[in-house]
Order: sequence, then structure tokens, then C-alpha cells
Amino acid sequence: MSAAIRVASFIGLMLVSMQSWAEYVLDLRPGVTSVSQGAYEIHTLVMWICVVIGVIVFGVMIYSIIVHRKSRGYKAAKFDDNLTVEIVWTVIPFIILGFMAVPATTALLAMEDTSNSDMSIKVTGYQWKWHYDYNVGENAKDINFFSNMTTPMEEIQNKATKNINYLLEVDNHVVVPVNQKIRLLFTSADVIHAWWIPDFGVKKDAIPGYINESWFKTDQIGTYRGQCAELCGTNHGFMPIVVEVVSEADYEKWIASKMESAAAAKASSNKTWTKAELMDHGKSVYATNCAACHQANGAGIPNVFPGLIGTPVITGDVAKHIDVVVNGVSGTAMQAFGAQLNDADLAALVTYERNAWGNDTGDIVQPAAIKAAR
Ligand code: HEC
Ligand SMILES: [Cu+2]
Repeated sequence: MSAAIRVASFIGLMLVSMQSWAEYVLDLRPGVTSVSQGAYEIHTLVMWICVVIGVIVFGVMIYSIIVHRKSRGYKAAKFDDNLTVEIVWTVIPFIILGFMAVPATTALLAMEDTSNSDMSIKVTGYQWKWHYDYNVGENAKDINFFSNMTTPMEEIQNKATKNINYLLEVDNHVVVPVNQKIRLLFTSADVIHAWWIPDFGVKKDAIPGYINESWFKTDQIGTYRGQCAELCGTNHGFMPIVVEVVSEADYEKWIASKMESAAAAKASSNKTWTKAELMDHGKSVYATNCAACHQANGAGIPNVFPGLIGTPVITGDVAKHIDVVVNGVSGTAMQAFGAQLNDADLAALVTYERNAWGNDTGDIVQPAAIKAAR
């Protein structure tokens, strides 16, 4: 087989093996908001202007190089300047730039215009999860929650097949009503993060001590996914975003159920738990909030995150242990979880840590003890 045939058959195979050419589209996604669609349209417009300019410039150049070549007897012209040509090649790009600047400026202004919103959500970045607070601005609701990634460790470590929403799934979705202008206020509790949903055309930095604004409004009910878009530490890739756009009625239902679970959480902090209940709940709270650093088996990561097996804090005074978890260790990655978790969660956590992985201290910590320690 000659080399040419081999190359041709290789290319042929490649073409056939591409699942479907119809699906193979080289393009940006238009998204579902006026902002994302505006950005898409400007990109398309400017790209075609560039294509036309490119074709004209390279066309003239290639034509001249081939047709007016030396071997045909052409000689280079000799002149210093040409006023007409200089005016033409200044004025034409100026007009083209103006032509592109008008839609670009209009789109940028619309992107920044958060006025007349129907509701607001405060978004706070944490290492490595997002917190959402609906208790701000117009139509404030007494709802706030953390949103943690739920992709199982086995998938991350290639011990299980990755599901379709790999690294793009969380426990608590942000839920918003369709056809309403949602204003977003961004800030951070530790380092700089960035909240990014491609389909909304929203990508904004969340900076500690500073509030950034953005907004979105869509008429398309659906689930939209995004990620943190600012390198923010070891688990930067593990703080995805999921927004569910639902009908007005479904939104009201969601609000009601959130209120209910908040009331239930409050009630659970007033009762006395059994050890088994605490261990069970503690295990799941630990998996969601602590395992990213201290690892599921409590061994930590040497020289980065301490292990929690048999250390003085774990086996010593309960009050000190509670203090570390509730107030954190300032100046380290160990956050103050007192503001993030309720009394029952914290009591379960401390009980779990003191009895899991062979720690066997036998200590039981009730929510009341946490309440007293706050
Ligand atoms: C972002 C990483 C991170 C997360 C998440 C985290 N920790 Fe820590 N934790 C640390 C670091 C770092 C230290 C060491 C602090 C120091 O230098 O004293 C620490 C220390 C501790 C200690 C003291 C250990 C000892 O023996 O000195 C306890 C107890 C603890 N963490 C419990 C928890 C619990 C409970 C959670 C979940 C609610 C949690 N941590 C989540 C990073 C983390
Ligand atoms: Cu981040």
C-alpha cells in the first residue's frame, strides 16, 4: 500500500468514526439569557467582519505575489508615500471599529444594569462550596443554605464510572422563578472565587470584603450548571453551581419546603439524641463538610491537613474540641463552622469524630452542649 493511500484511508476512518457530523458544531453556546445571547451575537458579528477582512487582505496579497512575481518580469515600484492610500487605510478601520463598538457598549451596559430586579440572592464563596442567602433586597425570604458538591469520591479516583454530571452536581440547588430578574450579590468568606454559569452569561469574581453584582433573567425553565472559575486552592474544581429555573408555582412550593426543613432543623437541636443517631448523622455531616480536608478515613493529608485520629484535641477535653470546630483556628484553613452548621449538626460531628476511626472515647455531645458553648 502506498503512503498516500494509507494516509487517505486513515483520514477516511477518522471521518467515519466521528459519531455524527451533524453534532460536531464549532460554535459558542448562545445560552438562555439576553446577556448570553447578546454576547453570542456580538461574537458572531465581529467574527464575520474579521473573516471578510481576512479574505480581502490575504486575497489581494496572494494574488499580487503570484501574478506580479519577479519571474514574469515585474519590477518593484518606487515611491515614498501616498496620501490617498493613507487616508483610506485610516478611515476604513475607524468606521469598522465604530460599527463594532456600538453593539459591544450596549451589551456591556445591559450586563451591568442590575436595577429593577424582582429578587436578590447573596452568593458567598467558601473553600470549597457556595453559600446562598435569599434574605436580601426585594422579596427577601428567610432562606439560606450551603451548596456542596455531591460527586462521589470513587468517581473522582476512577474507581467508578463517571456520571453525566460529573463534578457538576450539588446537594442543594439554587431555585429561582422563571421570567424574573434575579440580582446576584457576590462576596467571599476566604479567598477569591468566581461564580460562573455559561448559559446565563454570568461570570463574576467573589472577593472577600467586597460586593460584586450581576443579574440574569430567563424564560426557559431548566437546570443550569456551572463552576468556580477562579483558582481558589486544592479543591477549586470541586465547587460546582447548579441553578434550577422553575415556574412561579414550583418556586412557592420550594420556598415552603425550605421553610419547613429549617423549622425541623431547629426542632432537632432541642431534642436529646441517642449515640447511634449522633454517629449516623455525624458521619454524613462529616462527609459533606470535613472529608475534603481531613479525608473520609480521618487520616488527613500529611503536612497539609491534620489527621483526626488519636490527637490531643480529639481525645482530650470536649470543650476544646467543640471550640476548634465552632470557632475554627484563625490563620489556618480550619474554618469556623459555628456559623455554617446548626447545633445538631455540630453535636453529631464532634460525637462522630470522638468515636470513629478507632478513637473510641465514648463521649456523647448533645446539641444543648453546643448551644451553651456558642
Ligand atoms: C479547608 C480544609 C478544612 C476543612 C474543610 C476542615 N478542616 Fe479541620 N482543620 C484544618 C486544618 C488546616 C487544621 C489545623 C489547624 C491548626 O493549624 O491548628 C484543622 C484542625 C482541625 C481539628 C483539630 C485537630 C487537632 O488535633 O489539632 C479538628 C478537631 C477539626 N479540624 C475538625 C474539623 C471538622 C469537624 C470539620 C468539618 C466540619 C473540619 N475540621 C473541616 C482544615 C480543615
Ligand atoms: Cu472557588
